[in-house]
Amino acid sequence: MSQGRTAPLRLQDVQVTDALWKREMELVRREVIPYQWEALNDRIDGAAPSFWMHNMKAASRAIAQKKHGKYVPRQRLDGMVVEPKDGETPLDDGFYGWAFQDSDGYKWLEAVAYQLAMRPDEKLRSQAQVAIDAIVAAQEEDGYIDTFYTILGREKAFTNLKDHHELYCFGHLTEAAVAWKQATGREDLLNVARRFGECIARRFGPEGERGCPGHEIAEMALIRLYDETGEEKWLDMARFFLDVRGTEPNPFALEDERRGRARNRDNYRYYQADRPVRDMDEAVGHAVRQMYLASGMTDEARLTGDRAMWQACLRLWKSVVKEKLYVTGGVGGTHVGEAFSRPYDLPSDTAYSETCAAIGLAFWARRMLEAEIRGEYADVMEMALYNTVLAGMAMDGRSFFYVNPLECDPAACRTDERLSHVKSVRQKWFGCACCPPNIARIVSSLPAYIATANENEIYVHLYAGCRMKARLGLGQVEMEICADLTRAGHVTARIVKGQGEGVIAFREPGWTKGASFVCPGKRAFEKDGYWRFEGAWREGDEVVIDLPMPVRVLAANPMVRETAGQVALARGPFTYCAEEADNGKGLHLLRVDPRTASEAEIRTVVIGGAELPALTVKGERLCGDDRPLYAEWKEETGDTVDITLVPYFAWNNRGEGEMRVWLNTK
Ligand code: FUB
Ligand code: ZN
Repeated sequence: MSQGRTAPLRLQDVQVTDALWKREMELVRREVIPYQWEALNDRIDGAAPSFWMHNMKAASRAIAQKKHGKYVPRQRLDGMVVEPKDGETPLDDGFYGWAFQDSDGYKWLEAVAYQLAMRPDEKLRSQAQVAIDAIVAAQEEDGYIDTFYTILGREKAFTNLKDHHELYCFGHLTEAAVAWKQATGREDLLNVARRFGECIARRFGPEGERGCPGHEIAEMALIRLYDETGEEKWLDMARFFLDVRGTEPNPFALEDERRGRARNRDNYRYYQADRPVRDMDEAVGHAVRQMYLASGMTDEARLTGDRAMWQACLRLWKSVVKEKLYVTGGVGGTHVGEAFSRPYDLPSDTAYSETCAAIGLAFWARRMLEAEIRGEYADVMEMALYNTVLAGMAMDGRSFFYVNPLECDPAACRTDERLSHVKSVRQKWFGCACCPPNIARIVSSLPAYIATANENEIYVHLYAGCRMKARLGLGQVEMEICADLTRAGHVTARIVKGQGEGVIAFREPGWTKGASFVCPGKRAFEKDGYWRFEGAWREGDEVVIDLPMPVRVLAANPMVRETAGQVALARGPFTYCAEEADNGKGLHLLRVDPRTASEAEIRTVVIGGAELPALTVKGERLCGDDRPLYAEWKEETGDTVDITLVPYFAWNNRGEGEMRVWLNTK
């Protein structure tokens, strides 16, 4: 970890003007957030019910009944999910949905807070207040809040941290609470989080029970709570959860034994709990959990200078980037347990690549950048954000992907059990709706990913058009960045107000070749993937950067079995795919020549109302004829065709159809 750590700028201080991201952020504000509020209240026809508001209200009723000694616990605690039986109307005082259902609303609130931080909106604020009031009412007297246990039987609370997500919900509550405090100055939700935190601390800790989250997030959330409040106890709690994880006696083994479910120690690998965190060297198990854990580990290493922790973060990073990352910035190769698979196992059609896992990767990459400026982290963060994260949401904001395959044949998805997790159209909502509100919160907080800074340095990581305000030395500058990567890599950054002294740095993206810059009057040097310009800055100073964006023809490491002999096309931050809408059915029959594919023509297409860059590449289409299944090999030549490719994130916005990222070659 080098010196010169940085932190994201305040959302209030970055105004996004970028064509692509402004559209996405406004889409979330205008469409997604109101839509999700309806979903949380079960008012979307034909969508899986959320039960969020239902559960909050049922929990507050249970609390009132407990006070009056009239409460009868429902005792259906063993499963992760409680569903109304066929034809049954959900009971008013019952719990329904997944054990972690509370987190959906917390994520929504966090997204709302980010939006409010950037732009006041009374209607939205009062809607959020309705949700917060419901949460306040669902908190028990001792600070406990988790509607699953409050409704179904509080005496079993904290007995199954491995599977039952109370600490996960606490983490999401805390993230929302900090965001809400920062946006509105109000401490109502923060106090709910603090009181729950104190309730947790009375049970777990160095002097109490050994326990840690089965689904991580509390670690990074606690560090955020510590950052916001300056209260050391939250940092201590985050460290306790990290330190106790995977150490003997294993907290999950103790829990399993108490519940009469002794397991093989290997089982804990799925939960990243088979070894101490500082010994970790491979990204394993449930992908979202692994990304959130790595994010918390990185925060801890940055804050405390924990060398062993940082070394573990670097090893995990290498494991993901060298062996387990999709070319679309997704992670998690297998649907079995929504998990990382073995090294180089990156199937295209059966890919899981959960939207939340790509979001988790972006969280982690940004934290790696906060700890150490290195272009590689920003390259990966950008890859996740511009491809799989955006693909998770339709361009009208009204439907979502949970799973993000790199190849899709709708007919196969409908009939093949092995593809049952892959949906060929985005869904209105999910029984397990972790992804939609997660997209809302990351897109709403995009400014935190564009740049990070410290007292003397500003690092621009993403080339997204914006206007930002930041301290620089003893002064303060406002800088306008004009960029639009959907068109070209021409970037101008100009100081429009203020003055300061220090370094303003811009990332040298891994995807550019032969970039050039002009920045008169500053000392320029390149380090760790950033062009750094140092000197005194005042109004009118300008950096002009030209980032050529050639079409790149990518091949995977030959160790990746699934994509042998195939190529993927990329340009700038975008990975491309072929769709049936442009190329007809049978995308596997298309072949491109990798030697010439980089000469693809670039043109503009309109998808979902947005102007996007498409590629047209010369190729051929083999004939799918009725010859015998097997025959003597012969050189095949197909018909010459133009193959159209569009940015992966925009797929499936023109009706259901085939899609393919990796193309066969000739
Ligand atoms: O378990 C909570 C969330 O639901 C996970 O992050 C997702 O993978 C989904 O399982
Ligand atoms: Zn998800």
